[in-house]
Amino acid sequence: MKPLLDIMKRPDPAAFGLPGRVMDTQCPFCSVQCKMQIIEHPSEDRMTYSVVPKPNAASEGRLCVKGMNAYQTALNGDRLSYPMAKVDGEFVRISWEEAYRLIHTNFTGVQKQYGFDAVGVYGGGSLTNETAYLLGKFARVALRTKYIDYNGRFCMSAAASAGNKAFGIDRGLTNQLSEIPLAKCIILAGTNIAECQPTLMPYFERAKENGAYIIAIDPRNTGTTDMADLHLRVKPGMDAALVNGMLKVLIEQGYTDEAFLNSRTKGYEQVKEHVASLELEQIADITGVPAAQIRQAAEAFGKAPTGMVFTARGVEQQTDGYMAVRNFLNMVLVTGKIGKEGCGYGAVTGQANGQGGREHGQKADQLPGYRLIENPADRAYIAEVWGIDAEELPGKGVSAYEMMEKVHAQEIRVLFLMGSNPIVSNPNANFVEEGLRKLDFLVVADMLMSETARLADLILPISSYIENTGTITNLEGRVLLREAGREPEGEVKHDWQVLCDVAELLGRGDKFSFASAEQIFEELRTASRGGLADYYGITYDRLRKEEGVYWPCPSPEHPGEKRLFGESFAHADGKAELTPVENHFPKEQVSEDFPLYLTTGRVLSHYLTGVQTRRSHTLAARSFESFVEIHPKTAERYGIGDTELVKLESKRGSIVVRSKLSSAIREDTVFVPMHWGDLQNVNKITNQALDPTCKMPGFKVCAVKVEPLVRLV
Ligand SMILES: Nc1nc2c(c(=O)[nH]1)N[C@H]1C(S)=C(S)[C@@H](COP(=O)(O)OP(=O)(O)OC[C@H]3O[C@@H](n4cnc5c(=O)[nH]c(N)nc54)[C@H](O)[C@@H]3O)O[C@H]1N2
Ligand SMILES: Nc1nc2c(c(=O)[nH]1)N[C@H]1C(S)=C(S)[C@@H](COP(=O)(O)OP(=O)(O)OC[C@H]3O[C@@H](n4cnc5c(=O)[nH]c(N)nc54)[C@H](O)[C@@H]3O)O[C@H]1N2
Ligand code: SF4
Ligand SMILES: [Mo]
Repeated sequence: MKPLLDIMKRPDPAAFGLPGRVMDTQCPFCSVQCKMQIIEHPSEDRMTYSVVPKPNAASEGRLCVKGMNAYQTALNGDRLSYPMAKVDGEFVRISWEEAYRLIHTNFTGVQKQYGFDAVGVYGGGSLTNETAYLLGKFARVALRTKYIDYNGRFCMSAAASAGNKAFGIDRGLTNQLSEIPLAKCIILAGTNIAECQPTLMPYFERAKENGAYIIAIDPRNTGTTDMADLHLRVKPGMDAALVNGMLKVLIEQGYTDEAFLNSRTKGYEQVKEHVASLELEQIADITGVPAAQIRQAAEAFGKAPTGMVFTARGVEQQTDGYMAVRNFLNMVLVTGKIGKEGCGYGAVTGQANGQGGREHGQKADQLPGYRLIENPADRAYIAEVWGIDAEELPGKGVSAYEMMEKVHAQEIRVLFLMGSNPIVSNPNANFVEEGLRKLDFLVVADMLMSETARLADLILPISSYIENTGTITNLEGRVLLREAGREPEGEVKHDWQVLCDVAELLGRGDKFSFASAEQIFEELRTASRGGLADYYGITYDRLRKEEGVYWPCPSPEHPGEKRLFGESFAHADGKAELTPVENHFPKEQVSEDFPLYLTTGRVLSHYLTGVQTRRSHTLAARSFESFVEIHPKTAERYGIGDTELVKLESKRGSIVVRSKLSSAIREDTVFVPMHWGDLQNVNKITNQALDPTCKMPGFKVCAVKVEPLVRLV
């Protein structure tokens, strides 16, 4: 187990000089949403800062190295501070008035010529609930376009659609984090909590101290798998088959909870029949996990009186992500390990507001509160809240990558981008960049210059997490209020202010007359009322007093649902659904030309496309460039030494990164992190094939070849 101590270190604020202003805030990065204080230490020639974690129920007062250094991103003097327009290929400073005039001319011009849907909107999971909600309303009411989607499509869509179908509702964790230490067996599938949600590690360590047996499923050894009692080093993309093996053992050895299956679920017989027809040895062969280990894992989970299963992007970012998650849910259901203390499922949500950001309407098929844009009753309800005719609401659009295809085909001619960096985060990035360059007009609202912002016609400077009040829903489904710690500087505006201003320009100001985030939240409460993600009972006052409230929370008296599915599931008949899952194979297989699997992911000190963390000198110094993790035997086969520049190539493009030889990875697989752009942008080579149900790209497997950039001998 890697020591966590160095990332949990707390500085002594006094060591930084006399404290000045204290800013209470939340880390802008992952879904734990650790609370912290940033303290200013003014001196004659410069300002220094110290950071202190604040006690809170999720992180219990811990911060990881990203949280400790997040202030460097927001306060490093590199922020966008005024609007800029591109003139003859160069950005020039303009006023907000000019920026809005440009938006008005281009948006209305294109819509007049090509129709409402020629303008697309693309959001992100870092946006507050208020902004995410308003962005959905902005697209449908102010722009009247059906084309809106967001980066969460690449993040939570597989788990969300599986949760919805199996349980009738999608909330990342069905339990509070504090129940993790009560689980006696824990499966961590394709989740690297040690690097991606480090402040949660002590929950798992406590479970271990209480005697839990931990099983990790990952093609690589990581800080997370190091903690496990059993590590299944699965071939990339083969989780669905692996779970079929475990289900077979669970069912054949009688580890099923028949009473639970009879009274609370449907579809079990089909699953039983399906796995009976499969051979364990064959599953071992295709997954690369020995049959004895599959049996050991299943028996440990089956025998344990309590147990939890967690999945993250390793399982989900696959072209069968939806079905792979369904199979893990089958496992939870056949053993009845859900809805009870110490039992449940968690899709470990990624972005700061990856949970709330997927509930309130920035997804193509969705209206606030998890309502559906194609459902007449949902349309009627939201139209009434918004004061428009239901017929005026557009229908459903397409998923994030499919929007990029429409951009490329020039069906979408103007794009309004808020809180994402798609040329680094979309698969097949060369194609995406080519498409964005064809746009008539690209607007990027961001706080920093990103690779995508560089392509924009217009850049709008946006407030950062320290300046912007709003609510964020963490991975447990706990809604938290993040209050502004300071005023925005320069000409920076809040996301929601920009949306209100532009709506006004487009003649819809009366529907966007908000003067504060709280006023937007008040409307969101009503819009979500009666929906699956019901926030009606939550108010800013409650959030301040109770330090967070779980949804669903249908009335102000309701305490919020801490554990889901105690009595029934969220489907109309109250039952959960099991479904048989085929042994899926990745869409792109290795071949003579492309003989290795590439999988992608994260490292501790960087966040997503790195726009934010590469700007922190401390974080950048920890990992200053990308790398390819490659097994020494594989490296030898291709004449690659350690720390050499390597060219990786797929059918779609190539990148150059430095080699990192390590026996921590399977010999047939290489790993590259996603945090760098340009020549090191791993998405130039990833596969754009999408899961047919949730439209998640298969970020976690494609076929590549590797060679030294310069062959010395
Ligand atoms: N440090 C850091 N933390 C982050 C982020 C970040 O960028 N940096 N991003 C946040 C966000 S938005 C997200 S979505 C989460 C992501 O959190 P995770 O999903 O935990 O992170 P990843 O590194 O993408 O993938 C997890 C693991 O899946 C493994 N994996 C790859 N292919 C397969 C496979 O086929 N099967 C299985 N079982 N495993 C496989 C990888 O080796 C990796 O160790 O992290 C959040 N936290
Ligand atoms: N190969 C590969 N690709 C992946 C993944 C993978 O595992 N492998 N993971 C996928 C996942 S899980 C995710 S979540 C996506 C993330 O993909 P992106 O959304 O593209 O990633 P970010 O780096 O978070 O980009 C967010 C941008 O929004 C800005 N920003 C941050 N906060 C705010 C705000 O409040 N308002 C505004 N207006 N801007 C803000 C940041 O400065 C940054 O420029 O990437 C996906 N791409
Ligand atoms: S990155 Fe996640 S775990 Fe680390 S401090 Fe921020 S919110 Fe907490
Ligand atoms: Mo994510």
